[in-house]
This record gives sequence, C-alpha cells and structure tokens, in this order.
Amino acid sequence: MTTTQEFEAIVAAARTAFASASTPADLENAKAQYVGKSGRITELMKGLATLSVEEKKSRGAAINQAKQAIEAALTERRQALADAELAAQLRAEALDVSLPGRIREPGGLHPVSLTLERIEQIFASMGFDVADGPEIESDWHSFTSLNNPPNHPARSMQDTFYVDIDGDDGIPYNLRPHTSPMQVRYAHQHIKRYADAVKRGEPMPEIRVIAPGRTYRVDSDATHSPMFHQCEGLWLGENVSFKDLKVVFTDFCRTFFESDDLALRFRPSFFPFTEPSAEIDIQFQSGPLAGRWLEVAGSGQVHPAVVRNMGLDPEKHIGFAFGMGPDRLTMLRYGVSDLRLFFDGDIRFLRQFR
Ligand code: 2U9
Repeated sequence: MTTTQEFEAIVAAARTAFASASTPADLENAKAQYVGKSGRITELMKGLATLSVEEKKSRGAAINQAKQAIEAALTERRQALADAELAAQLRAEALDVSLPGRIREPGGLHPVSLTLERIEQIFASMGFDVADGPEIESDWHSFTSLNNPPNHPARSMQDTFYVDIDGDDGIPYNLRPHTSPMQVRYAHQHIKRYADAVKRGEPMPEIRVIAPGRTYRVDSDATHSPMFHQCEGLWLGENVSFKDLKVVFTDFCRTFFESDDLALRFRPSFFPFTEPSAEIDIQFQSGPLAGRWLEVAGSGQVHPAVVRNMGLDPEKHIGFAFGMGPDRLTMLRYGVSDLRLFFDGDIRFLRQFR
C-alpha cells in the first residue's frame, strides 16, 4: 500500500468510526483513537523523528493533511450530533398550542340559594326585615314560646334532632325544626325600640320580618330531607289583619312564580302558634302544573300566647305569620321531582342553574 493510500484508509476509517458514534461521548472516544495522545495520527507524527529532513517534510505534510481531514470530519459529526440533540429536545418539549385550554368554569349559586335570595328580595320590597339566628336552639325558643304543649309529638326524639348538651332548663338543645325561634329572638331584640316609642307617645312600631334558613327534622325520603330550608314571615301591628295576609301572600306568589293568573286558596288548618290557621294552596292556570292545587305554605293569625312570649302585648300587637319551604318552591319553579337532587352535590345537576 502506498503512503497516500495508507493515509486515505486511516481518514476513511475515522469517518466511519465518527459516523457510527451516536452520542457526543462515543464521538470523543472515537476521536481519541485517531488524534488523541496515542491515536494513530499522533503515533505517525512520533514516527517522523527518525526520518531525514526531506522525508519529514513530505510525509509530515501528508500526515497533516490526513489530520486536517479527520478534524474536519470530527467537527462535522459534532455539529450533526448537537443538531440532532437539539431537535430531539424540541420534539420532547413541544407544546401543541392548538389544544383547548383548561377553563376554570365560573361557579354559581345553588338553586335553593337562588330561591332564598328571590324570597328575600320580594319581601324586602314589601318592607320586611330579614332575620338571622342560631341553628342550635333552646327548648323554650323552638317549642314552649310557640305554644307547643309539653307532650307535643314535635318535641319527640322521632321528630326533632337533639344535641348532647343541656340548656339552663335541663332540656337538651335541639337543631331548630323551624325558623320561628328567630322571630321570637327578633322581637326580644327590638323590645327596647317598642318601649321607647310608647314612652314618646308614638304609635307602636310594627314587626315586619322574614326568617329564612336551614332547619332540621328526623325525616328522609324523596320529598323530605333531614336538613331542609324554611322561610317564615311575621307581620304584627295594631291594625294588621287576615286580609293583609291574603294580599301579601298573593302578591308574593304571583311575583315569585311570575304569573298574574295564579289562583290562591286558604284552607282552614291547625297550628299551635296561630289561631285561626290556614294552609295556602296555589293553582297555575297554564304550564305543566296547571289545574292542580299545590300546597305551598301554612299561615294564620299569631296566637296571643305567642305574642306574649315575644314580650309584646297581644292587645296591641295583632297580626299574621306564615311558613313555607323554599326547597319545595324551588322544585315547583324549576320542575324538579326529587328533593334529594338539591343535596347530593352532583355538579351535572347544579350547573344547570348557573
Ligand atoms: C312566630 C309565630 C308564628 C309561622 C308559621 C306555618 C304556619 C307553617 C310550615 C309550612 C311548610 C313549615 O316548611 S314547612 O313545613 N309552616 O305551616 N308556619 S304559621 O308561624 C309563626 C312564626 C313565628 C313568632
């Protein structure tokens, strides 16, 4: 083999070795075999020492040429590997900007909250205050003050939830079975205002209040939940009559259900805290519920004993009270057939009201 052929073979072998190096580390190993400390080119250079000046010149120039060719191949391969590495990284970290974003859906109020807000707004427009109060109540506030006899079944463990703490009277506190206690508390909070007015010789201020909120009873099926909502209302004054109850409640129902041809019926009934008492039924004239009488509330003239328990004079404060179930009103308004849907927390149901 001529010298030229020998050098060309070395360069070709180096090119092949570089081409088969698939990582920068492999490539540097391959490089060492040719232009490293004891690489083939380096060894050839060392071999020049024993040659004549003439031979050194010509062989040295040829070795240098081979070395430059190998270094050029090396640089080329280094660049190719770096390019491939960058391309792989770009591929791995690629973002598909055409994918839809992850949207944070806006929340919304629970359908029963929508109803409570609606009820509050309608009664506020008729001059009613909105009362708030505790959900754990004393026996006196939940039952005695409302004229419930001591042995009344509503007081039983089958009907009312009790907590493990006794009140001052030795009777355990209860989870309020209605929102009436809030109105008794409301009256007591405002007694000073009434007394001051009487002292100044002014007419007795009226009580006009609604009490919306969570209530609890031992009951659970498609139309009863152990936790449910109530909204009661109370209007007491020197001249408030059953006629006012009819006007107020008729106006409320027509506004709430957005229907002017809604019929109302007051059916005689009994509650310990009102006398006389009436159930209130409504009848839609059109739509899916048309023609059926639907019970929506209880009502009545507040019993004198209850007025007295509120710290007021039943000769001066006469008026009416009513109580309704916002859960049921929500079912009627939106056509929901199972009460439990409101409390299951299924987002597919709830988002329909957003
Ligand atoms: C005071 C005095 C009297 C509130 C009233 C009703 C009739 C009534 C039920 C209707 C549906 C409860 O949710 S429900 O099951 N309520 O029938 N509630 S009168 O009477 C009061 C309230 C407060 C001081």
